[in-house]
Amino acid sequence: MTKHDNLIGGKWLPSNTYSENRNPSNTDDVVGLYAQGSVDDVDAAVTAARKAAPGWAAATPQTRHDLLEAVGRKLAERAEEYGRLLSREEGKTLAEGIGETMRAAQVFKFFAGEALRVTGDMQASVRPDIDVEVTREPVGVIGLITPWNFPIAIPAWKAAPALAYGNCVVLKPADLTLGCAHVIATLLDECGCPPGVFNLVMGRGSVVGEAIVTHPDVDAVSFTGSVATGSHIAEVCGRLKRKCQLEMGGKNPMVVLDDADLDVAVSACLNGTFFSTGQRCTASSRMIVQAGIHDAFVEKLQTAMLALKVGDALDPATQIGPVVDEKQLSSNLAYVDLARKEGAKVIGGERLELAVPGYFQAPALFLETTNSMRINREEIFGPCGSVIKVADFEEAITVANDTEFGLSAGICTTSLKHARDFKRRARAGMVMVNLPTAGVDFHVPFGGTRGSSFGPREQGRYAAEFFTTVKTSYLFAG
Ligand code: UN1
Repeated sequence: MTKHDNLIGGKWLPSNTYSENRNPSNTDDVVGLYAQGSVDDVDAAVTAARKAAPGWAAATPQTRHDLLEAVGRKLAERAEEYGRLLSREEGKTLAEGIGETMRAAQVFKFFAGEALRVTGDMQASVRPDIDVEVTREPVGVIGLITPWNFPIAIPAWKAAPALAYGNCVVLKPADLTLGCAHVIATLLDECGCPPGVFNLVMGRGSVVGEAIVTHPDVDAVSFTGSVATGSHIAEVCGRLKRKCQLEMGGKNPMVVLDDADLDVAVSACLNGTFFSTGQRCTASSRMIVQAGIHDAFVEKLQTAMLALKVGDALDPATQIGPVVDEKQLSSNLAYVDLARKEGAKVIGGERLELAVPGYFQAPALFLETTNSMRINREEIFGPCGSVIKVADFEEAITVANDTEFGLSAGICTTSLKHARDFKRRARAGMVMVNLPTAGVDFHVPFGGTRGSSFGPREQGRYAAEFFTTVKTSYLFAG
């Protein structure tokens, strides 16, 4: 079995311990062995990054462009191979795995372009004969901590802008999906990334993640993951006065109004709620449906949901892959029980035993629910969605906004007035009209409000906000 090492200071370094990466569609299938880093590895990686930082900050835009472009090209050329690895280790379908790999490729190519477009601002001083110049500089050494649910796209959309804007990186990917992060590190290395500019330290969050966040020589941390870990990181970064960017949970509302096109609404909800096994922080987990369309919508959605084929992620016929691991599956099943206890009518949601040993779960629909139930307040992160019946648009918007989170909010309607009103009044960072709440473009800002996100937006040119620092220079030529 191949052992995969950490990349520290341009060298692939073995470790004392390796973790087994298993396929959630078939737990007999070991994807590979991956190094488990230590606090010392983090220290070595941060030290290497710090040493490389002046050189990379001074590298020309062309050099940074060429590296990112080359990685983007290789990702796209081998999207089939890496997409298969992604589906094998994470469990999303092969089409989703390949699609996500292409998204990572596009992200690298986009930021290759952005590396050439780092701009500033000349401003007139209020005093005579003085020029004021506002420029953007790299932040320095950035720690990136990424989740398992988008194992190639999220490392890409954090690492590519970090590097494009001249920062050095220490990446700690989620333990469950080390293969994809290892691919990113390998490609950066193969494409000539200078030693220390990009470092990969795999290992436990409580060891490696904590060591990155608390390391005295890290300038900023970008994290995607749970609310609990994100809150902890915010506290540490606040104390140490370091920049942080957090993407955490969601409990995204999808409003379906009486005037919606029923087929559009069912397809948006089916995709947004259940695809990728519901393991998206942008999932449409609360469907808020107006009384007049409610019964027809539920009937159609239920039929479509029950027809979804759950199975091995690598089987081309599969529409819903397995849950990522036993722990997540148990948590999902506990929420299905809770839904019943709270008085919801539950359709589906049971564990499925298929020919191969895996973590399969039938998608679950919770009907006749209210917004105050725990199933509608807490992020489940599985193939489970609730329906909440409302009387009218005003009640829909009140319920949609009645959550601690604020990532994505959707509405299905044919009314321009309601769509416009919803865009303005939804308390969320992203609003979708007649589209699932999940599944975003790679070149525009991503992020939310309130409990979902903290710090500047990710992606698109807005990523510069987090990955650069602004300098204001005054010049008096005499
Ligand atoms: C998407 O919906 O296309 O962890 C992206 C997540 C998000 C990414 C969602 N940060 O689910």
